[in-house]
Amino acid sequence: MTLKSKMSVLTGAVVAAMLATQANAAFTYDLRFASAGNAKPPSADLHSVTLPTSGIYHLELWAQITGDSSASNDVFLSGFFSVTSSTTSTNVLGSGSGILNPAYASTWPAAQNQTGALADLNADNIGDWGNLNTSTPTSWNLYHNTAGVAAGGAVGHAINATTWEVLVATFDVNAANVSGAGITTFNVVVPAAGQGSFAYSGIGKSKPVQAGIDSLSNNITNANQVLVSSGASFIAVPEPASLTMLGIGGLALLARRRK
Ligand SMILES: [Ca+2]
Ligand SMILES: [Ca+2]
Repeated sequence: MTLKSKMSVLTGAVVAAMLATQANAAFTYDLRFASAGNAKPPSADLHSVTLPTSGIYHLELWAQITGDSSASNDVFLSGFFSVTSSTTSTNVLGSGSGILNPAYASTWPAAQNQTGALADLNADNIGDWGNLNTSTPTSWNLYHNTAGVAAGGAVGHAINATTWEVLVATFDVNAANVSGAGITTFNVVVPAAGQGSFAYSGIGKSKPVQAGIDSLSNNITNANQVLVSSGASFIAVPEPASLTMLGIGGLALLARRRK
């Protein structure tokens, strides 16, 4: 399978998973590359950069609610999260790469948020943001608004008739020493501690996420109720030599099948 078809299978699976939950209420994190003015609803091309060059890339984390056709009965309250890198094949991003300049959207009052570490949390030499230890909730990133943020307010926009999104945070990725032939993806991690056991007593947040959909109060509170989209990927196309090898491999496979 080519790299491209692997990616489309992956994207297809994510889309299928999202469609499968469309009939019911759903909460989804969508991390993607920034679009001009933050005004455009997401499209597939915002989830990857092919043949990336070294430099600073701007990313956005959105929270999305799917429910009935009314936005005014949906509310976003809070969520703990981290953002980490993962790599297939070799690193596309080289030494010195990673997350910089994290900032919450103005929707979330500074006094109610917390910001985790800018550090490599998963030992792949690419800088992440947050924490991965579920016994230390005070080290995770947290966005929070005691009043709640309405899905249909001025801070977000509709994606379709039943789904809205609000901006959670933005950050940059420094893509340094770009090389290799793999895929490096940044995506959201939600603390998967059991419901109620992820407690941050400092501001009384005790759930990995809190949102109310279709007039329900906090019907989304547990990590296993949260969907995560395909994330933001830096994709390097294979070197010409590797393409030739893939071609030879494909021909050999064809020859074997014909026997
Ligand atoms: Ca990392
Ligand atoms: Ca609704």
